[in-house]
Amino acid sequence: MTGSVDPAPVPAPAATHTPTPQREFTTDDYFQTQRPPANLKEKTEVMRAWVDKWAGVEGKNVVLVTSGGTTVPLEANTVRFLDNFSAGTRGATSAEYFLERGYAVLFLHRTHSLRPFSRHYSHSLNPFLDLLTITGDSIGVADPQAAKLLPILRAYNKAQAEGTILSVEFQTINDYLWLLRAATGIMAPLERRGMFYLAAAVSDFFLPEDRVAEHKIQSTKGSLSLEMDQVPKVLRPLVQEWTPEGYIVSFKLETDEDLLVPKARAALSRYGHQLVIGNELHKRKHEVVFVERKLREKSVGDDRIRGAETPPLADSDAEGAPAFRRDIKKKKEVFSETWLHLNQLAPNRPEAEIEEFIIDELLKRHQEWIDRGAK
Ligand code: PAZ
Repeated sequence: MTGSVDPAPVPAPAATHTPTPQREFTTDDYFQTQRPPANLKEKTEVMRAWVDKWAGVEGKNVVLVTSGGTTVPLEANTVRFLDNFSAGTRGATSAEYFLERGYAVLFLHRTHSLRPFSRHYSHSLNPFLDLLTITGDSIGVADPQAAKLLPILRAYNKAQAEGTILSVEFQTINDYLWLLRAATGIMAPLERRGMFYLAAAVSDFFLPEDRVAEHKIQSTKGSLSLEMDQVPKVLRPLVQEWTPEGYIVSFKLETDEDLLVPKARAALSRYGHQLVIGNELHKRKHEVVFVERKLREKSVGDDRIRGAETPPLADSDAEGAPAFRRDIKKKKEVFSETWLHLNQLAPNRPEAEIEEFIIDELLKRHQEWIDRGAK
């Protein structure tokens, strides 16, 4: 049998946006072109008053904890947005331990993510209505739940009464970046007493506002293509300009465990901050690694001191080679790694949380940082 073969159907053209030539946003470009969130001014004033109060208390350390994921809205009247997995467990749990150890906590968190204290009774894990009992017309909490609730409620009431925690919300990557810059600038006068614990899972990509659709994107136009820009690496100005004396701890999340230490080292080399805490996605509640960098004077026999180039960094970022790299050329970088394994640290405490040990370890290192500054 002969016959003609029908040509393959031509697919309908996809509803792609005409790509605007991509810009590379430096941090300055970002803040010059992207509008601040509507309530930034009010939030800044509240943060300033709170930080000023604790700055006046001698010996009181203050920590900025960032927590939860950031969204990237696809529409200005937002129906859809890109998000990530973070529930804010690390940040909310850590904030409780910081408070217990006497820090004042500025808790910068994603709207509806977990909060210190109430996290123990989230609607999905431990719905609070299940704890309650009714006797006649009164409501109570039966044991054993009451015994567990009591220390949490006491710690919560203490923090509320003393005002040692201030919670400030963000939703989008843009809210986060503006609030982070404001909070960091406000905390800078604390100098070494200020710690920055950057545990939020921050989007690496965003849509500049001139490429965000105003109204709900219509599915009748076919498939959707998105081209996103890289979020500028704000850790650089944070370390080098916004708070040069602060004790800065960033987190590095990977799904390939072998990348954790090399990427943490690369971040320390690039930004020059004090500590990276590395964690693998699935093991993050049981093990973390503290990666630190020290600079040593080079010995005479060192190749690099005789004029060889500093080796290239493991990965580069949008803003090119920093001045910081030039400063360290004559010094040798030495890295240390300390692993924390929950099963070794608390073998007989099934309810122990790794954040307890993270915070204890951090407090020692922060105190050393304060003491070194006093010399
Ligand atoms: O919020 P969570 O407890 O579910 O997760 C915590 C975490 C993995 C987001 C945090 O420990 C972390 O690694 N933050 C930085 C992520 C990153 O931008 O690499």
